[in-house]
Amino acid sequence: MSVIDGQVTPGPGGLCQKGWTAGELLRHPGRLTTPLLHGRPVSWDEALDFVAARITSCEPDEVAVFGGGGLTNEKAYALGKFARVALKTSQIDYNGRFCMSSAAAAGNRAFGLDRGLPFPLTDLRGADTVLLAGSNPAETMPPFLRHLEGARLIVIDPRRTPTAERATLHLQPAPGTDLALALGLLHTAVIEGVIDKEYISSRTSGFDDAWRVAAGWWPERAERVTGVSAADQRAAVHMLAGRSYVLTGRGTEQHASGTDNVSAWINLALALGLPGRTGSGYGCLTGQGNGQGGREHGQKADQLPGYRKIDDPVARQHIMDVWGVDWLPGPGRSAYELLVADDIRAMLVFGSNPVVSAPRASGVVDRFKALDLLVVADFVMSETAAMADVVFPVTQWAEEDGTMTNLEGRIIRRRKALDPPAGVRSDLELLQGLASRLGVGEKFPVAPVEVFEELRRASAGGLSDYSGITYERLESEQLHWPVPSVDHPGTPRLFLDRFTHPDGLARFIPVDHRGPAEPPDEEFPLQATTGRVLQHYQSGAQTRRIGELMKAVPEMYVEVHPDTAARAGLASGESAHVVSRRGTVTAVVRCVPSMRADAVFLPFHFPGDGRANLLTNPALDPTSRMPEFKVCAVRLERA
Ligand SMILES: Nc1nc2c(c(=O)[nH]1)N[C@H]1C(S)=C(S)[C@@H](COP(=O)(O)OP(=O)(O)OC[C@H]3O[C@@H](n4cnc5c(=O)[nH]c(N)nc54)[C@H](O)[C@@H]3O)O[C@H]1N2
Ligand SMILES: Nc1nc2c(c(=O)[nH]1)N[C@H]1C(S)=C(S)[C@@H](COP(=O)(O)OP(=O)(O)OC[C@H]3O[C@@H](n4cnc5c(=O)[nH]c(N)nc54)[C@H](O)[C@@H]3O)O[C@H]1N2
Ligand SMILES: [Mo]
Repeated sequence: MSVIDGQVTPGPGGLCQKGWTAGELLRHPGRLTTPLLHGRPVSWDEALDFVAARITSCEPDEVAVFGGGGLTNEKAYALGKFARVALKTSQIDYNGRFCMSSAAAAGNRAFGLDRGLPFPLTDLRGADTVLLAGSNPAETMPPFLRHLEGARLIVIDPRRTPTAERATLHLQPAPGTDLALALGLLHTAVIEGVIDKEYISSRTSGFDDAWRVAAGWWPERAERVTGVSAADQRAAVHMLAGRSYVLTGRGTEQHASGTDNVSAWINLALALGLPGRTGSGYGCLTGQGNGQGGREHGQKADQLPGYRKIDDPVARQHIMDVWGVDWLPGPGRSAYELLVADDIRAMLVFGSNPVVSAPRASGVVDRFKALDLLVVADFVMSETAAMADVVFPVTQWAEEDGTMTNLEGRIIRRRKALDPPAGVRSDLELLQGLASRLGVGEKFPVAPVEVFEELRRASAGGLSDYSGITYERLESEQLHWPVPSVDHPGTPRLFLDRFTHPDGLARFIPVDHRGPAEPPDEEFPLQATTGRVLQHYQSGAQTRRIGELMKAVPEMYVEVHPDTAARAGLASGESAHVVSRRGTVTAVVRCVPSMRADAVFLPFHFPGDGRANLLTNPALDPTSRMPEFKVCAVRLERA
């Protein structure tokens, strides 16, 4: 359901089933239409007064804010400002930390700038070959597939997904071994003589250091670690020499080594001379509706609007001037660390359902129970809202104006089409209501266009500069950031002349394979990986309320190789327990002959004891603080 082109086209490779049923939620009987205080319907004033009084009884850094990558740019910006100006807390982060943070960190260190795709999507149509590492767009981004129609596909995925079915070459590594595979491919590319030496010397730095590591990863060694044959590695690098793209998704990013994994893929792309040229490149496929814009304007712990760093004195001064304040808090903690921090007393959640979607979810639930105040803004009673002291009913996409930024860095206008039901207010009105009770109401406009005008000024001069964008221009123009002035045409292609580092060069980063934080052993011999199915969206808070989608995929299941199932005494359709060091999930067995025998797959869309995140390991990547959603050690038992 991500915004691809800002338009939807039904049919094959068009809108997915979630898209054409999304309207059902607008007038769903489960839609929240009144604030709730400890489950009791109350007026907006009573709920706002209650929350403001509880917040005032806390120290600023005892209050945390948790945002979401589905929020519009206006809301994400207002939320970051609300935390720092109204609450004066440093403790804000968001679910994008669970999503693309490893790719963002790797993009920043390689290129000096992170934008999902530094080129327009339509460029992919001219490609000879596209490598997808850990991405399953046939289920997660159906409209995107039509951009891949002309290209040969290399898919790197431990499962034979519907995307892998379309591939010319499917490499099926063990979960958590991407880095070894990417090193094997780099080694092979050098040995086979397909690297671009001229490009490496004129446009990059650090190749020798990266090669020193890759030199030890001859293809047969990579084969032993990953299970991908040396012959397939050779075939892959020959396919990639030419007009090719390397694209990463969550499969390679959501690891405790996620940033290094992505760096290894970028190193391969750089060695082949792909980034920063027309007709080839590297990109990360973003996730949520506003996965890109949501990571640019300040709901991240270490960030200020315009993709500025919160510990940069010049950036701080610029933002203090725009906000009319003379103090700002510093960086806070990352999403998972924030959710389980025992010094937090109050938590405000906007646009996320961490009870289902956070790693080691049982620990998050325990922490939420211990809070003095949990506030959730949502339009349905999510599992997280069901735990909240106060729930605020807010508007949905069709009921509000705003902007979103798609994976290619293009800003797209969202237009209000419907009036919200009585009793419902927008997130911006909610923030204003709280801010005014905290004495700074005048700093929080409620009209999206006013917020956007302020965002333009705040982002001016930053990496993601929106200062030249107006709602009016968006009526008729396609604008990719940076857009530094109103007569600037926008920047569809980055890096063509130079990369963003001061020397203009892209950097190879020397990275080595570490493997999963929790390797399999006798007690937990299988590796569980998690991800998505076509019919459900994220924590399922929205899609589990739609009859048609529930009929298609009604309950939690686990994909298992038939031999692995048989060894556990299980057959298709039977109920299994999947057990890790952190918990147990109950799931129906689906025997899938194309699965690796050493791995199982679980979707993460289901609640209760069907939550994949009861199992997952919250080992964090040291750079991005991304949890290891994509691999943990488990065993399978009869339920
Ligand atoms: N239907 C649907 N569409 C969605 C969403 C949804 O919930 N449902 N969510 C949206 C969001 S927020 C996001 S972030 C995107 C995510 O989109 P994707 O990244 O495509 O989704 P995932 O299913 O999380 O992971 C992709 C693949 O990674 C594979 N994988 C698992 N472990 C590994 C590994 O170690 N290495 C490699 N290379 N691959 C591995 C999985 O088998 C899976 O097929 O989808 C967006 N679109
Ligand atoms: N095991 C495992 N866990 C994962 C992942 C995985 O691959 N495996 N993927 C991770 C990823 S990539 C992501 S993005 C997260 C997503 O997981 P979550 O962060 O839980 O995302 P959603 O389920 O979309 O929850 C969004 C909630 O906010 C509400 N909402 C939507 N729009 C708005 C809005 O504009 N305002 C407000 N106030 N509320 C709104 C929705 O109704 C819903 O209840 O899950 C992560 N968790
Ligand atoms: Mo995501």
